[in-house]
Amino acid sequence: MITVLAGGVGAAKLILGLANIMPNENLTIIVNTGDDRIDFQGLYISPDIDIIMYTLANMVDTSKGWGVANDTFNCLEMLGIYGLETWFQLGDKDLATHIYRTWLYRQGYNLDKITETLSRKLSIKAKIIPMTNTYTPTFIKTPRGTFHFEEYLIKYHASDKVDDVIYKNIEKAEPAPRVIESLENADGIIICPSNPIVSIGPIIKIKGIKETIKKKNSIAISPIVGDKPIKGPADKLMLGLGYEVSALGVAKIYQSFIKSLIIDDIDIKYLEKIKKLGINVYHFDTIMDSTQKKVNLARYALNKLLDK
Ligand code: GDP
Ligand code: FO1
Repeated sequence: MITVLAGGVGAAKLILGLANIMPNENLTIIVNTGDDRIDFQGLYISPDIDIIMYTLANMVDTSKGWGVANDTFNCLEMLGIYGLETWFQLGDKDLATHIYRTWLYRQGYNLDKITETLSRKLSIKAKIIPMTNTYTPTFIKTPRGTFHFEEYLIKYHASDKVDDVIYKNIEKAEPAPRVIESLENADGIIICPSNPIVSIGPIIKIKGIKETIKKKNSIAISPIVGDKPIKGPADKLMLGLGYEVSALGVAKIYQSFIKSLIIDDIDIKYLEKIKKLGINVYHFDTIMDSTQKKVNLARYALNKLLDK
């Protein structure tokens, strides 16, 4: 049994690699829900869960890493005619997921049960679990105002300097059912190359999660390669919270709970400094720009985790 902590696009690459090399029934994925909006134009949005689900169902738009492949945007176009905001690109097929999720939610089902249902209907064998059933949206404080993370990222193109990150309700949130159990029962835990502030950050802030990981065997993969993110605003967010943008900066964020870290070959200059933090450190080609490279990194991480 392997349990994985995941955000969206970066995590999905590694998870696809893992799904190719192990029985999917033995894979549990705890997903960030800090990006969620429970009432976005009437719909329950859970972007990271959808990215992982669509990836494992082999229906993700691989060029973007999110949304459904070959989707159309007719509904969005019509919403635009009505004068609604269209910056969040929900395709027609993707909308079906959102309509179903919202309908189940309004019937009183929690996000974990909803995700289980959606996963089953998409024939996904791995277990996808939201980090919590409590609504814990992440907000980004900038000099121009405070915005929900999706608004900061997509509407405003992550162009503003980050003054602070606000994890709403996070201290009150309980882990979703099976989260702690899946960590406790795992042979090892993998922390995907996800945004350390807004993807892994919210997960480890949920009650009991960090403490449980601490007691277990774990390995993380750095999302920062050559002192910058491959994609997305991790650099602005890390700087905003006072961390240096490097594999060493990632190691410092994860230092209190991980046992091992994989950094990219290009970052070997940080090996010694990371070791001094008390972390086992390995280096590998972590750029997952093909299925083969996703599989290679997943296999390497799994072997190091299980000490093979
Ligand atoms: P998001 O929620 O959709 O932003 O996705 P994640 O949080 O899961 O991942 C975002 C992070 O993944 C970014 O900081 C990227 O630098 C990192 N990332 C994306 N692709 C790769 C890759 O191929 N290799 C590594 N090492 N990191 C990656
Ligand atoms: N990312 C974008 O950059 N632009 C979009 O319009 C967009 C829409 C979208 C719709 C559904 C979904 O599941 C994901 C979507 N994403 C979009 C990706 C996603 O919002 C981000 O990659 C993550 O939330 C960042 O963690």
